[in-house]
Amino acid sequence: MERRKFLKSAGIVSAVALTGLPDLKATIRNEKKSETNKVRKPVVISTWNHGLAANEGAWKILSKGGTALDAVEKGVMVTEDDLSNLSVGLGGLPDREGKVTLDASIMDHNGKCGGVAFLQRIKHPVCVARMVMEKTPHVLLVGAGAQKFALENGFQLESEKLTPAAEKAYKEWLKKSEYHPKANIENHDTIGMVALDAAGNLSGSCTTSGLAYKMHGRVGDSPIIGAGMYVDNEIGAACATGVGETVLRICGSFLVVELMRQGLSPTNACKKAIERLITKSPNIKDVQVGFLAINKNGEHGSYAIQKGFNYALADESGNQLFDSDYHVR
Ligand code: SD4
Repeated sequence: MERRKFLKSAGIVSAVALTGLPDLKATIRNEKKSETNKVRKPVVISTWNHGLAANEGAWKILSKGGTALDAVEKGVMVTEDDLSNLSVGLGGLPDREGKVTLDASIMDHNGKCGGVAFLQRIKHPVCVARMVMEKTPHVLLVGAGAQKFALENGFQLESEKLTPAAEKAYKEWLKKSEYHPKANIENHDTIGMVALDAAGNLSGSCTTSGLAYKMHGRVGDSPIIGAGMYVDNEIGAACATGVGETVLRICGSFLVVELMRQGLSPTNACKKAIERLITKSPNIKDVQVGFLAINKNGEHGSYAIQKGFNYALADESGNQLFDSDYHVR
């Protein structure tokens, strides 16, 4: 029932009925036919179960006519604030040296964007990313420089100590010290969020502590504009979650937006991007990646490599979780 409702609301009933790889032109023709002129807005979507709480934060802004940019910042701050979350913010699992290092990005409807990577001991990397966007001539600050910039702009230096849950998991990991990212297992990875506001403008954000037990200094897709998240206000917005290296190889979120520009629905754009990703990273047996997208009409969609990716959608009819369609059967 839930699933039928999702398929209907995403307008992808015909798309999922297609088997194999449909001819691109035929797909576009079909999708053009099913387009309606009605724009669904405001609307916000975000990754995983924790997207529900994040959407509530975003909806407080959107429902009052606020901007998508404010909504995607405030929304993911809810997740960054939640110290019980093991993959976002300072409660995240550490790298293999026991340090929590954070990546985040944000982008608005004018194509302005900012990011921070390998940032330590700062509570809200997404806010620092927004400050990079608004107060500097740059797009990306990393490491000590990003932290210095944050401290100069009123952020506090937080404790370096891991949360008890992260510390316990890290100690357990140290026993074997084997690096096999299991992106799907905890089912609450990275938060990526994209929103369309009442004025019809799109924005996106993404924030994460990255893959647990990564090498010290490793940066994933989340802070990289076009990989972990991308917005083009003429077309749509997309974000990604999962093993960042595979997303980086195909500029994943940018690709999803470009596929929507070619006429694909959000769902089919995410699906094509996953198919491309698999051609560039063939060994995807244990790898999870999910893309989430929204277009200018407020239609949304998602696709993942494996079963288990879900996302939350909030609009005037409520805030609920949906299971994503996926590639590996
Ligand atoms: C990364 N994409 O750092 C992020 C983290 C994530 O599942 O989504 N983890 O690669």
